[in-house]
Amino acid sequence: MNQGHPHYLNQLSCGLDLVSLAGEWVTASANTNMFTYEIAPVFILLENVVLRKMREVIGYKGGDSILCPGGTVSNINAVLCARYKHFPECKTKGVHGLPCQPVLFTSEHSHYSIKTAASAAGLGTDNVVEVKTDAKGKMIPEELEKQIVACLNYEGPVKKKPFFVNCTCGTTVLGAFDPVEPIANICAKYGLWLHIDAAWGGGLLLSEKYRAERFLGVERADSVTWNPHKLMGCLLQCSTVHLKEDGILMNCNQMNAEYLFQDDKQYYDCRFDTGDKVIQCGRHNDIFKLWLMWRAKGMSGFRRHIDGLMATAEYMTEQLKADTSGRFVLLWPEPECVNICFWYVPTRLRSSIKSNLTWPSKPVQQDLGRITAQLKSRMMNTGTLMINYQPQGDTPNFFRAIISNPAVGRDDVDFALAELDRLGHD
Ligand code: ABU
Repeated sequence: MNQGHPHYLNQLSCGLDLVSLAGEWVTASANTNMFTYEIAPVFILLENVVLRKMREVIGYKGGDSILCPGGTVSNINAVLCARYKHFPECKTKGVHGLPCQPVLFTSEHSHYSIKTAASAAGLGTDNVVEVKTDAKGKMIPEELEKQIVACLNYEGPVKKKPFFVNCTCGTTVLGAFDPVEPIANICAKYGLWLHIDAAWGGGLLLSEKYRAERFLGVERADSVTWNPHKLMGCLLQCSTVHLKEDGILMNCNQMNAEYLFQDDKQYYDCRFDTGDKVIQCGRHNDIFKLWLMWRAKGMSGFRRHIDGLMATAEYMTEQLKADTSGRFVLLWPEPECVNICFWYVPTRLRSSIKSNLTWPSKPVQQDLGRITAQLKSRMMNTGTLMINYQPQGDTPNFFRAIISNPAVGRDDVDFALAELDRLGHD
């Protein structure tokens, strides 16, 4: 398995950035822990500089951030901070002392980590309301408001209390962006915590071309998850969560272990000890490789990197649109990120396909779903190509090609489409 190969279009984290790799080697040789400044002074300072820069990109003035072991843990930290803000007694008394049932809202296409967070925070997955999406996979703000009002009007024995809305910027399968501004307006109206899960789409914040439309209003969020190990090409793992309010991470999670976080350290300002801000104790150094990449590329380099990925993804979309041979059906013709979702159609089914942009009948979709899984196993057995597949709602299996490796060129896209046809032909 070589996930840096340009014919690997399988996962959201692809490629092998050489500067980041050099950073990872230095990190491994330093072999230190990120919980206190005294054992990782330079790395803690680099973390402060890079995370402040990322908050500036989001549009926060001040605030706080932390690196986490993956987007799910970043989202868990956001839910914990929101829970602390709205129900601070939970930290000491747990959720059983609450007079109401806290409720979270997220779109039906969002990442499963919002449910993981609800479960881990003791709120329960039954209290995550999945809001309907439109034909492009974006949360419908009117549906969100309807669900919030329904919760507020609930007349059961325990009142429901909406407190958290997750707005996904870059959904896992379609790459759709929920509309931030209208969702922020609803959160402001009902006094709810607004979290943006931009684990996947966050890299587009760095692009002048794509940022404005997809992230309008992002600075209004209370928290933002953004994974540099995805679109920015940093080596795994590198996930960040950003909070608008400074101090909330520390107040929410701090346990004051005296053997690590002595408050009478004479030789530096203890606020540089970051370990008590998070739910883990030991923390891997995920910053050096990102800092080194940022030094090497600069903002303009990252912008070119992101715009380049989008251009290759747009090329693949255009190729699929232009292909009238009946071999492919493009499920969403205007992807907002680098996710390209399609079916491969074998010769025997081509007569039942109206066009490469028209969804076939349900029975044909079921056939294509089965063929998708078979074709993936042919890919795995030949080892020439790797593209992920999944069902979504009541849509059977389809391919999701991801262009997040800058090594993928137009010739690789051409190869992928031809290879699908070679493997799928029978
Ligand atoms: N945590 C989301 C990653 C999913 C993917 O690579 O497809």
